[in-house]
Amino acid sequence: MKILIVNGPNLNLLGTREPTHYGVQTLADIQAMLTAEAATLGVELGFYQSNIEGELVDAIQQAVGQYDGIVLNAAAYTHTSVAIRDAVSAVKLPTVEVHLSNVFAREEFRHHSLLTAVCIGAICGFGAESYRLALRGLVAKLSE
Ligand code: CA2
Repeated sequence: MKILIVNGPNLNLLGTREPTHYGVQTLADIQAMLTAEAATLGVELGFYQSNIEGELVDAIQQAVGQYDGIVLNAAAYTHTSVAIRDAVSAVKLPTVEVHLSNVFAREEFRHHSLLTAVCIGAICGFGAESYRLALRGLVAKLSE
């Protein structure tokens, strides 16, 4: 089983600023943690990060035939991107939406996601642990 971990804009800055919202771990730290978790689950991972909406759409489209599911932190595009929603919906790969912060405890504009309705589930608020929970949930669902 192969899972693609997709990260959106500014998440390449993790660990360098805004630790109150996003913690102190870098994206490389999260990648290492997920790689170790994947080994215990017996699954393979791929990683992709982009600050560009269309590149995220391309990565989701190109996952077809290569991956069995997607863990997606679309970052700010979560709240704005019809294009990413349409890509997730079109590829029909089970996708879990993930956020480091508890978006519902933050500004009102973060309370609405365009993605949740086309994902199989969503996890937020646990920092880097959100990714581990999302991965475990997705693998469990794919193993049913
Ligand atoms: O909590 C999350 O994971 C978010 O997806 C993060 C996005 C935000 O727009 C969403 O509402 C919730 C922002 C990612 C920005 O990441 C930064 C990391 C370090 C420094 C600055 C930004």
